[in-house]
Amino acid sequence: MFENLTDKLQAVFRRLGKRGILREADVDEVLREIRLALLEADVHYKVVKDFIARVRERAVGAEITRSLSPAQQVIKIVHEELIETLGEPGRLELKGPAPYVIMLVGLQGSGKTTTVAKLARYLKQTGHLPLMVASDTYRPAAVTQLEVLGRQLEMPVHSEGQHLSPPRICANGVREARRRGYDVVILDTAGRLQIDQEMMGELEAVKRAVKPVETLLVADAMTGQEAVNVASGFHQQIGLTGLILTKVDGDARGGAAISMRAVAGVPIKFLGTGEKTDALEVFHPDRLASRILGMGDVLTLIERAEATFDEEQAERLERRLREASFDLEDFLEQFQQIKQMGPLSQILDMLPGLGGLVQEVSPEVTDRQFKRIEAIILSMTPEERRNPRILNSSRRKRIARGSGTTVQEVNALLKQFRQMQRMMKQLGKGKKGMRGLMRMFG
Ligand SMILES: Nc1nc2c(ncn2[C@@H]2O[C@H](COP(=O)(O)OP(=O)(O)OP(=O)(O)O)[C@@H](O)[C@H]2O)c(=O)[nH]1
Ligand SMILES: [Mg+2]
Repeated sequence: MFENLTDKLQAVFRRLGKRGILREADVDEVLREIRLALLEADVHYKVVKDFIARVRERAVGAEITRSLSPAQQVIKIVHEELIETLGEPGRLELKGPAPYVIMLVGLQGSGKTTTVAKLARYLKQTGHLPLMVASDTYRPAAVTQLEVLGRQLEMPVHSEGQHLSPPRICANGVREARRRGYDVVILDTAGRLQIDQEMMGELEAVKRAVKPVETLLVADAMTGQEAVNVASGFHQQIGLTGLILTKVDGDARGGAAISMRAVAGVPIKFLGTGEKTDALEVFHPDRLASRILGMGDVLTLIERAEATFDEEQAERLERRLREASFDLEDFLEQFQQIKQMGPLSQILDMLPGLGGLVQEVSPEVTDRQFKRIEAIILSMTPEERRNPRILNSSRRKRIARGSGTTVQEVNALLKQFRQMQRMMKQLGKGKKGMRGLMRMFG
């Protein structure tokens, strides 16, 4: 789902990752591309405008942090603002005296009947006893459709054919639920091709008759902005408490989901992600935002990087670098900290200044190199690590044997380390020092 938008955003971030620093002009360029990607995804233009303005303000004013590269910072801001745009997590407000009535409304074919069954199943799993009510009296097949779903789920459906009025059937359903101890009643209603007065009048009559705690619009995500217009229309006329966006599995763009909260003012509570009755997800803005960005792993890494490289450590390292006393012990310590963060191939991409490296070096090669370097240093005595100058040829032979490498590899590592020490003395700054350290493995 949303694969088109995800592809475009990832391309933007990949290019961004190759830049060491971000000037205002770079930020503007990136935002232009994000703006375009969102508009192509059919996100409402006002939502796009507002979103870009918020990201820009934060990205330009963002403090340079030790732990995140400029690209990571932009990703982080985009992620957070996307969550903000998507709205609050979906939850049903089941309060007051039971039975709680949940009424589903929506246009024809949007997925109401299917969603009634999905909701019933979800509620049962979360400890409720739901009763489904078939009040779509317009199509003979509609009642049967819900009854079939009920049998599949082995859950009860209240139906009275097509001859009573929907408000009567719904009121009877609620009475039945109260009598038999069901605590939630889910109403299936009839859909129309478009919003019309007759339909709204009937839905209002049902609402008056059974006083639902939730009136949820079922809207087809594949219709994009049209779904947002439909939501606005329903909300103005009968008042909605939320929305279930269906067919998200077939929606490559994502415009409806992203615009819905901001334009229609209706919170999304669930996503329908398939035809089967288990294809219902509680709406989690943070998870959806990660999915839209297509970088769940990367976002986790950003969090971990922020937590791991804390200020105290950075300062200690910086002091050691200033004093030019950074030795192979420090090196090993840094190294092991980086390893704690997770698989190396992922982390390399995330380290400041290393954005482009991973495409060039395969993950297997990098991981092998890291292991070899670590093995060599671990085969040294603490004294050797503190003072590599004492490493004569017989010591080097011993280290090579101990680490399963060759003397040439040991020599190469020591040479790289000396170069790095020199470079660090020149740079003398914690973060840049880290970059130098990491560059060794390229
Ligand atoms: N792929 C996919 N299909 C869905 C989803 N939800 C519903 N459908 C399909 O959409 C079609 C219409 O679903 P219904 O539940 O009958 O829709 P409805 O709103 O009750 O339709 P009417 O009663 O005619 O107004 C069916 O073929 C469903 O299988 C979904 O989340 N994903
Ligand atoms: Mg139906």
